[in-house]
Amino acid sequence: MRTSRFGKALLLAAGLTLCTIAQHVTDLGGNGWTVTNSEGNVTVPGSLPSQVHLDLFAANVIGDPYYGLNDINLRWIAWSNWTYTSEPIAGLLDSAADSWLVFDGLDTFATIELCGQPVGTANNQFRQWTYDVSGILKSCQGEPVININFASAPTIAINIANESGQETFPSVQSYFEFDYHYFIRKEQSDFGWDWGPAFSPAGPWKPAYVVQFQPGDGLYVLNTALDIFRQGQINWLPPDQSKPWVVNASIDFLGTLPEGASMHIDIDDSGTGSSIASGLLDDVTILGNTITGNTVIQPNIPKLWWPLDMGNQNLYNVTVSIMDKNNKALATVTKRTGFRTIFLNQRNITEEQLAQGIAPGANWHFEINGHEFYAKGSNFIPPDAFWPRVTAERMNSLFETVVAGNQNMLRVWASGAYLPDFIYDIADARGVLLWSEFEFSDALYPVDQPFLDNVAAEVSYNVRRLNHHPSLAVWAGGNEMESLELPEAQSDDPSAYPKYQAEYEKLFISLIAPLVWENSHSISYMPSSTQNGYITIDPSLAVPIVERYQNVTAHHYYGDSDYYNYDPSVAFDLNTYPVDRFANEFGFHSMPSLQTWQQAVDNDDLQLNSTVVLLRTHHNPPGGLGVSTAGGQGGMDQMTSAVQTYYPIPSRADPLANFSSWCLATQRFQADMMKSEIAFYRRGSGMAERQLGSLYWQLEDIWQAPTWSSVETGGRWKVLHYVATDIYKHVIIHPYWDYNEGDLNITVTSDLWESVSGTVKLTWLDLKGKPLHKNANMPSKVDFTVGAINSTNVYTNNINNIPIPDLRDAILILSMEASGHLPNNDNEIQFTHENYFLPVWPNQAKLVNPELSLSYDAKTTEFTVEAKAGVALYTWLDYPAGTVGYFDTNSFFLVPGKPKKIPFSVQTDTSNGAWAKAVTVESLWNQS
Ligand code: BMA
Repeated sequence: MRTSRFGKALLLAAGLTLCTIAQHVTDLGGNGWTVTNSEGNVTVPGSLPSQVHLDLFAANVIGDPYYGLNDINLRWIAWSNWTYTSEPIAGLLDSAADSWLVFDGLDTFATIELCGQPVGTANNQFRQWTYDVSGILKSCQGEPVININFASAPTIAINIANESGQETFPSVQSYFEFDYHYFIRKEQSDFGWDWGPAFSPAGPWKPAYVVQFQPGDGLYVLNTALDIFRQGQINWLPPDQSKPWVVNASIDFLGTLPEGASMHIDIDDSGTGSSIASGLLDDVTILGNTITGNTVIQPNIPKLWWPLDMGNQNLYNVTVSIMDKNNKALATVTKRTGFRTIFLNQRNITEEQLAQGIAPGANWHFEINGHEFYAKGSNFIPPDAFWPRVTAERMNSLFETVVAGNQNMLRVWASGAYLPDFIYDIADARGVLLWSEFEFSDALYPVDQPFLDNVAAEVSYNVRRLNHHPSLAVWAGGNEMESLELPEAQSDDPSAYPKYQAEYEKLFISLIAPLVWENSHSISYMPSSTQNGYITIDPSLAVPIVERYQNVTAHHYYGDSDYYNYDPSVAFDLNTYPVDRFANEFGFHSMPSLQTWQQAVDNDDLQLNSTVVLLRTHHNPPGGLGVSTAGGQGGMDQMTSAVQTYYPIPSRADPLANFSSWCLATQRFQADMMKSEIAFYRRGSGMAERQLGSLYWQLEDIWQAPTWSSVETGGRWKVLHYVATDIYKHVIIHPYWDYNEGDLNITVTSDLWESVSGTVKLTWLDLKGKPLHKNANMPSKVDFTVGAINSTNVYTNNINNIPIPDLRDAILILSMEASGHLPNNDNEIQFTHENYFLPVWPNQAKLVNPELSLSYDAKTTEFTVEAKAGVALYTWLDYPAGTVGYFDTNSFFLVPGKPKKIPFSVQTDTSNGAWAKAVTVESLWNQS
């Protein structure tokens, strides 16, 4: 624990978040804690921030929670109550007039004591908690020691569910392992989800402080809301880009604000340090422990912040001080921020849009600084079951992977935890928009007043805390409420449905919407992640957003889509994909690589249908605490039958090599299916639906298991991440094949903001790499121009009309070149993309051994791969465990005589460079 006495403003090392003239702050962080269970048979050294599992693991009382079946074996931890006891807190002021305990987060049901005296309780993981301990410290007998008792969250949830008069729900409530997560305000996936373990961790998961004041001292900053918007901006209307910027700063503090306080602001370019504004804020108001003021900045002064590849990520440091009447700073806070507007446009399709060929209905897309754009990305889940070990370093690597993957938006799915500021800081710097959600998912929620009050405090705190980040794209109430929960509730219990819909509106509209609008002028709010938009927004109504729900007209499009189909037989049937304005979730699961499995599972258990592998496969979820492999078997069967439907069946003699081959095969299917969907959605930007976004499910993993992820635990890319990187390039060429009818459409799609022109080369080869006679009567070159954020068809025919001697021995190579500009960038850029079309499924193709060769040039750090004897499909470079990084491209086709040079970006290397010698290459040929 560290004590500091700040005499004057102090910029913290990161320079990004907090800068405060506190008076006497004792940081409770560090190792001086002890953790004991209520049974009294376990006592270990603890730390803060931490969680019980982490401290038990550090003390060797338990093994790695991620290992084997530990998610099942360690449930006793979740059923126990645990107490964190501090060492005597050194350095406290004896003479303080006021003393506070400040917890930036407690997970979750905490009872706090100081000096043996009760301090208070906490019941929400997502809130900051403050307690006045002035009296307790003044009368403290002996040494000041803090006890924080964390009650078993699964037990509390059961107790709440059993309270008399408690809300009951229809049978639509998601249920993974521990039950009743919807009664408590704790990370909902802590009780299990279909991609993760159920540990229900507990502990002081965020920093904590003792804050003390003497008369005449300054203030301690608890939270800051910085809101930058265009003058007159209203959350649900498009901002006027010609208007000046309003910078509204609001600080929540501890301490006594003297009469006559004022607020001062400095805004500096974070790159050059030069100031663009400095002076007193206007319209200062004080409400309770919150002081607020604003200033206006002329529209052309700040440089705009743009997402990835749409312009620069210009950032500014905004320093706000609360001053006393003698101009002495009482508190100072610095936030790094950016000037941008981001707007979720859900307004009705206009006459002008209809004239452009856009189908009627409503818009559903994002606009950055007044410009619509195509959102490309994925869904972000909690990156670890234990947040205290999620470091900036890890998140930097993950966001490097996001940016290398051409993703400009992540959807931070409800229901993990609101992300810490450092993750938003990384997203701000890298230009990755974060669609953010309140933590409610796949359940109906109670609406009793204590629950609503608890949620209100959670929402206000987090909206205020995060609002300054330019990466913050939107707030959504929760996950799949309108697309799944309400429709299921309606079919489950039609007569009670009006009650459930009213309760939904009470929580997600009447309560949350005004809280967002009161604290932010800059961010749009929608009550549910997937929905058909609204009919009216009117803040004077009791339910201020009138949702459209299913009041839709045929052939009109209104909203975003969420689509899963586990029947592999239709995986590539374009007629089965949803046609709407935006695809915010779609996915299929796959196995992680052998290297990643080996982090957590013994080799003996690495078989497709071993108990350990099946019990770690949480799709389908177990639906309780029973230990059955049936759910996992269902998910495993979906993966293996997908492979059997389309690809050669792995059949290696060595069991481990065969398991590894199966893992790769499931990834190939997952990547192919996602590629097919992403290409379909992107083409929709040029079709009547004017489709403007695709975010696949899911980006990263929480542990080593079969899931929908494209990046494995530890950072290794699955096939999907490489394939998504490729199909998320700005200008792509793709064959759209209606295999039932035989129709083939070859289309170029671009997400650039100006039209681009170029050429597509079409080349038919047999699988040995020999050109087909007269290119099967297909033009070998087609010129094209594709409009801004649009698509254009370059070739259409029916496969039956193309004279191919043997469909099983043919491949069409598509190669696109165009030149144009990225948005807000004058440099002319060459855009290239390669793709291919097989007129049969890969398991029907007459594969030949391509005789791949691989070499590595240590000087250029490039690998060279060549197919010597035939076309290589799904060519896959693999690197050993111990290293993390990514190849420039992977899972590609190769034609003979065209060697490919492939750089590798190292993110972590524990082998001192030796990894490069252990890189291997294989192709689909090796899967048979
Ligand atoms: C959707 C998501 C998640 C889930 C995923 C895979 O339901 O919103 O809740 O993990 O699909 O099933």
